[in-house]
Amino acid sequence: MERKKSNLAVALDVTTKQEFLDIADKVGPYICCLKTHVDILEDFDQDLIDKLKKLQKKHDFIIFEDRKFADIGNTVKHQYSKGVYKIAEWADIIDAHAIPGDGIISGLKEIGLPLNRGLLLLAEMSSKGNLATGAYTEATIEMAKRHKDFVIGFISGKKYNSCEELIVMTPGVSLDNSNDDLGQQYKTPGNVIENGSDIIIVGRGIYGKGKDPVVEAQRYRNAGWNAYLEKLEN
Ligand code: 5BU
Repeated sequence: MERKKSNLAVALDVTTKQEFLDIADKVGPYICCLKTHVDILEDFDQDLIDKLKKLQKKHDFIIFEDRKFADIGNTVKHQYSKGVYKIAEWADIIDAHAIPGDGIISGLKEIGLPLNRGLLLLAEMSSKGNLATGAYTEATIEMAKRHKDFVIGFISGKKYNSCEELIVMTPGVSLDNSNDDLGQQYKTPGNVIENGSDIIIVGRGIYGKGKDPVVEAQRYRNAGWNAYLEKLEN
């Protein structure tokens, strides 16, 4: 983030390899993190991963597979390391729901810790009516504290006083829209950085219909970084 003066993560939710690699190369210079949903790619193959790793080297960003694991420890271990995607081999960070209890972290940790990976817990979500609030969020924070060897932070809209050192990444960020028609709710980069978020996650705001990903990535990078600099001054 410091090297690239960027707290922007792009959520690259496109469904073909070519689009994925094309946009990743275009936005690469402006991002600290590329967030993937690898299971939405229609033509996923090992070549995509090889090319993604090359782009990672070229542009210097971390890869976050937004897999949102949510099962018992034994199952998530396999989902993380095996199957078609072999996520543990290429994703620097992943995320998980706290709903199954501590076992989910223990399972993911068995795979991820030896590979020097990190985990984010979903403490809050951006979507309307979501249930990750109140006591659930509190319990998630406590769970993170019990696994600080592997949990590096949260998906959330704000920083928690009791663990300021854990990173906060925030989806549901847009400069132009306040919602989509499927329950997504947006805040501005300024809003979320002000609340203590460290990294803004932007998807369709960057590559949506009629957008130029380079222009938008620069715009969001500047908005996010300037909000951060402003927060430092206050
Ligand atoms: P958008 O196009 O900027 O709305 O994309 C947001 C991305 O963040 C998308 O990949 C979601 O899966 C992801 N996301 C989210 O929107 N809200 C959440 O609470 C979580 C993830 Br967790």
